[in-house]
Amino acid sequence: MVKFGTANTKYLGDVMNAINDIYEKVKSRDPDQPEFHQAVLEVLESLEPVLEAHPEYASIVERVVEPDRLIHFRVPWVDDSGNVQVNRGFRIQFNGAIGPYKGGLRFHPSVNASILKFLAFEQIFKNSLTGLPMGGGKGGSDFNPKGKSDDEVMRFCQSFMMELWRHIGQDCDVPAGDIGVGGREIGYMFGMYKKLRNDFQAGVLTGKGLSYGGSLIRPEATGYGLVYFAREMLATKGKSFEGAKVSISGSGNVAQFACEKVLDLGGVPVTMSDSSGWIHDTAGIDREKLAWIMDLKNNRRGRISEYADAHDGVTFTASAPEPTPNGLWGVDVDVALPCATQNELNGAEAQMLVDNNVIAVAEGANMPCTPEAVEVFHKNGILFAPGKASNAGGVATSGLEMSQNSLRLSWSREEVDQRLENIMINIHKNASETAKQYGREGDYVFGANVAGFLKIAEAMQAQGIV
Ligand code: NDP
Ligand code: 2IT
Repeated sequence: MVKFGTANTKYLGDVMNAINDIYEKVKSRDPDQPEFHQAVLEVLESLEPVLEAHPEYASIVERVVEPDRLIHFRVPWVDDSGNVQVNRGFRIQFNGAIGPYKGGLRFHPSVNASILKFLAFEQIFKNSLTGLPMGGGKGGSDFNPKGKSDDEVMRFCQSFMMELWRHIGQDCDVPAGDIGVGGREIGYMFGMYKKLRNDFQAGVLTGKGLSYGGSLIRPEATGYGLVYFAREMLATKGKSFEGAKVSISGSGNVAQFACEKVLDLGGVPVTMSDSSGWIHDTAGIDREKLAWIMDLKNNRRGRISEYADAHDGVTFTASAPEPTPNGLWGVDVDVALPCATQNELNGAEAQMLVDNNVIAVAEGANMPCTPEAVEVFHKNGILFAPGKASNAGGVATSGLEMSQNSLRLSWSREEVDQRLENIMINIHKNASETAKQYGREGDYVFGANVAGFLKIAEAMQAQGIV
């Protein structure tokens, strides 16, 4: 018997109708948010058997697709020429059922409500999967850090925090980095938050520098965690990274440390990219070359094309608007790790990977594979991990940073890395076992969505209609 006030009796007995109605409502309320629709549809498609077993959760699904709060603000700042610039700032506090809102800030010209809502929505289930008490949130700005001076970046971050500070706190909402936001930006934002609050709340942001409350391994965590997860996937087929050729896209935080961990496990990374194009190093990107890339990207803030100029036997190919066999995903590899941005790998490119006998594809970025690409992988029996499972190591280690801040102590590199590795092994196990339980063995998308959702649904159900 469904309890009054905790279920939507209008949907009882008709699960598919419930899912369709909810999806149609999401689309009609915000018709101009395609990325958000894409992320919602992927989760809803997994929930049919869950709603068959728990019809009372239809009411939860209706609520989980609507953010708790969407904050939208003006960010004025003065550039080096003395001109006033105005950007848009956002914070989306999507779901706080299992803990304080938690998720990164993205600074990129493409940022808008649709992109941040898709990211915040994904974050709910990702954070749930980590097993740590964190709700889902995301934020950012259409500010473009590329080509800006350090001073300009600082003034922008300070102005951004002048509004954001009133909405966040270590027990309320804890932002971190994402595209365009790394240690430098977190430092400037932390400084401004501390000044405005007159309160050293170490746990209000994660991804901090080590000298003021940051955690060892947080910079490495997303990339390392991704490769730990991919290692678990390969093991299900009796394979490993030893000698495996690996294509990586992006050359930012996630890509760099994915590359490092692939090298640790004996793999051979052969590609990296940025928004201008990609490099193919058939000899493999070794540790020395990776250190060169890290210096290029993190200190000199240069372009990946410079790698081809500085190293023999490397080709640089400019990005093409359409998929082409000359593109990054046309390279013959055993494992592919898309680590740049959403929808960067489409159906035709997935087919190229399949034709080259790829074994596993694990998402380092959030939603880098289009729905058509995922379908191609599934149809061809390729191991495929969705970002909300395989890139959860970053936010999980943010959770570990929050724990250390609360305890007012710091764990060693080995201790944090061991916890990260265990969390990734557990997410892999949880997603695999959940998929198996529902007769969907090997479907990590289904397993991650359902396992992530069940914990949120239980918490929301217990807390009543709020
Ligand atoms: P960075 O800003 O450090 O690096 C982003 C990389 O992706 C750069 O090489 C960038 O190239 C490239 N890129 C960004 N946008 C585009 C685009 N529109 N087209 C082509 N290339 C692009 O970000 P991260 O490495 O932190 O993030 C990468 C992905 O991983 C994102 O999807 C993010 O959401 C996800 N992620 C990040 C986590 C983290 O802890 N940082 C955790 C979990 C997921 P260019 O410099 O030319 O723009
Ligand atoms: O997408 C993500 O999980 C992140 N950008 C990391 C979020 C965090 O709070 O560490």
